Amino acid sequence: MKPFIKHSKLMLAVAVAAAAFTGCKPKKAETVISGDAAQKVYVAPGKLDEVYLFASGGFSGQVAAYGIPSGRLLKVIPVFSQNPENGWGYTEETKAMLNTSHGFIPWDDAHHPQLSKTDGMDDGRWLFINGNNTPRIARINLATFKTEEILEVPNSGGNHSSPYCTENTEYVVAGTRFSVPIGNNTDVPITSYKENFRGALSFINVDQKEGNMNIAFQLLVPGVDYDLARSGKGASHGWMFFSCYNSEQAHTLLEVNASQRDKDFIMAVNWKKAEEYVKQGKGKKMPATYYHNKYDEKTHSAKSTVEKEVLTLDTRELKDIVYFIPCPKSPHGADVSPDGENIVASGKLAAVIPVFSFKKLTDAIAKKTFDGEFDNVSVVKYEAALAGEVQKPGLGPLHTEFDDKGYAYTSMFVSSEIVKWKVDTREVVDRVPTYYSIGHLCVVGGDNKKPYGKYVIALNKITKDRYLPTGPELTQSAQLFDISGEKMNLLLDFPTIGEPHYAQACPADVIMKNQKKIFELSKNEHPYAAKNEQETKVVRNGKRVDVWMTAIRSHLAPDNIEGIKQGDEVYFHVTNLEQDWDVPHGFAIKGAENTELLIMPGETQTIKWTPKSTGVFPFYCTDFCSALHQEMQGYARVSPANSTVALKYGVGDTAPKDQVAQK
Ligand code: RUQ
Ligand code: CUA
Repeated sequence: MKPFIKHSKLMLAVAVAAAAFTGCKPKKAETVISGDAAQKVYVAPGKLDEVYLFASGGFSGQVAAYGIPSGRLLKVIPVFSQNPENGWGYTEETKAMLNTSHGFIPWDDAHHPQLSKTDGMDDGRWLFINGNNTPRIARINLATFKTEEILEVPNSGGNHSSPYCTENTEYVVAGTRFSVPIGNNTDVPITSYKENFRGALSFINVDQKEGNMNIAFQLLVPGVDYDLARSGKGASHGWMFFSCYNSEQAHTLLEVNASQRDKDFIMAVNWKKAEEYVKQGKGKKMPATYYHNKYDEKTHSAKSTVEKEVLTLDTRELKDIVYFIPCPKSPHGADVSPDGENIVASGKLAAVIPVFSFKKLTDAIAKKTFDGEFDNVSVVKYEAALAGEVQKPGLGPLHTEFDDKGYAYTSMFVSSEIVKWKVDTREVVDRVPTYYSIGHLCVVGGDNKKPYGKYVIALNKITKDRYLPTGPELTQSAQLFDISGEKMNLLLDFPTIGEPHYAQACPADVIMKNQKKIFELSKNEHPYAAKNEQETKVVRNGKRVDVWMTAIRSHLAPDNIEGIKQGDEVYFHVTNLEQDWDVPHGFAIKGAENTELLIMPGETQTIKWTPKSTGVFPFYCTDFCSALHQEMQGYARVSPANSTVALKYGVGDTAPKDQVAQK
C-alpha cells in the first residue's frame, strides 16, 4: 500500500535522537561579544527603534511588541487571554471576543504571529495569530494594536499549521495538527484512526478593506498531523506547502510510533485549483458550529455570531488539489524562499535539509512522476521534486527564514545553533550558537519577497544561566544577531513575555504610517456613550442600574451617586472625553470583582459591579493622567434592598445636595 517508503526499524536511533532532543547546551556558554555590539543595540533615550518585533507569548495566549535593536518591550496586546491591565475579556464590551462553541474560553496557547501581506511584503495592516488549543484565528488591527476579530475553526484539533497568509492576504490559512473524526459521527473508537480521522485545512478569506475573515472553504485531507505551513509566492503563487508528520497514522505513543518511517511528507496544495472547484459548485456544505467574534470600532463593542456550516472540498474525490512530497524524518518547518522557487523542509530527526524546487515539482506533477498514492493523494517521487540537500547542517533543524542577500538561516534545536547557508548552492557558510535550544527564528521580513535582513532573532526555549534566577521558573528569552556581514554576530539577550514561540518583524515605518492616535468621540456609536457631561445620567431598570459616566482631566462625572441598593447590578459605562494622544483614563470601584477599566481617548468601556454590602464605596481613575489625577475620584452609596433612598447623582453644582441622612 505504501511502496515508496521502507519500514526500517529505527527504534533505537529514534530513542537516542529523542533523548538528545530534550536540548543540549553548547560547550561554551559565554560567547565573545565583539566590542561594538553595545553600540549596535543602543537606542539613545528619546530615539526610536528601527524595527518592530511581534512575538507570540506562547502559552500566555497574547502577543508582545518589542523595539529592535534595543529589545525594549513596547506593549502586550491581549488576544486569547483575559488581561486585567486593560480589562480585555472582562469588560462588557470585550467578553464576547472569547466566546467559542465550548463556551467562554479566556485563554489559549498562541504560536504564530503573521503580518498581512501585499505583493508578498508586510503591509502593516493586520497581524494574525493562531489559538492552538481551542482552534481560533485572531486578527489584530495594527493601527490600534487591538484584537478586532476572533474566528473559531471547526473540524480542527490543535490549530498549529496556522495562520499563514497568501501573497496578497487573499487567505489566511489554518491547518489542523491533530487529525480528528469529522462529520456527523465523531463518537468513534480512537483505534479507528485510519478509517475515521481526517485533516482539515481551512482557507479563510480576508476582506481587503475591513479585514473581516470568513472560512471560504476547507480541504478535507488524509489523517496525519499537519505541523507547519507557508504560502507560495512569486513563482509559486497560488500554492501552499504544509509539513506533515505521523504518516504512520499512529494514535498512541507517537514519540515512537510516528517515527517509524524514513520519510513523512510535505503537502503541496494548489489553492487556485480549489477555488475553481468551488466556483464549479463542487464544494459540499457540512454542518459545523463555530463562533465568529467581531469588535466594532464604532460601538467599541464585540458581538458573537454563531456560524452553522462550512464549505468542504474532499481531496479524495478532487484529486488534483493536493500532492505529497516525501520528506525525511518528521518534518517540522516548511519554508519558501523569497522568489518562491525553493521549499525548505526541516526534518526534526533528519541528517540533511532537503530543498525542493517548485519548478521540478510542477514538472513532476505534469509528467505524473509519482510513487504511488497515500490515502488517495498522489506522491511525487522524492528525487523528482528535489533541488538538493543541505549536507551536515547540524542537529534538529526546525525553521528557516531568508535574508536579502540570498542566504537562508535555519534554527537547530538539538545542536542549539543558527546555521547560515546559501540558497542556490545549499552550502553551509556560517554557524553560531544560541542560548539555548532555539525553536523558531525570525529574520526581519524573513518570509517576504524582498526580506529586509540585517537582524535575525533567535526565539529560545531555555535560558538556564543567562539571567538572574527567579525561582524554578526562569524568564523566557530572545537573542538578537547581526546578519549584515558575512558572519553572524550575537548582539543582545532580552527577556520576553510568555514563551516567545514565533515572531515576525518589519521595519518601523511600515507600522508607524498607519497609527491611530485617538478614537473620534463624534464617531462613538456605543449605546451607552455620554459624549459630554450633560449626557451623563444614572437610570434604574428593575435591579439593573446603568451609569453613563464621563472621564476628563481631572474628574469623573457623575462623581456622587446615591440610591444604589444591595442586590443591584450596576453597569459603569465610562466614556473618555479626551481627544489627545496618550491620555487614557482608568476606572476602579472598591469591591469590583472583575477588573479595572482602561479607556482610550474617545472610547467607552463598561464594568459590571454587584456590591455585596451597604455603605459608601469610593471609585477613582487608575491611570496617572494629570497633576490632579489623585483628585479624580468619587463615591457611590449603597443602601439596603428595601431602602427608600432615591436615585440621585451629579458632580460639583449638580451633585446630590439634599443630604439629609436617610436611614
Ligand atoms: S512550532 S518551535 Cu509550535 Cu511554531 Cu516550531
Ligand atoms: Cu484620569 Cu487619572
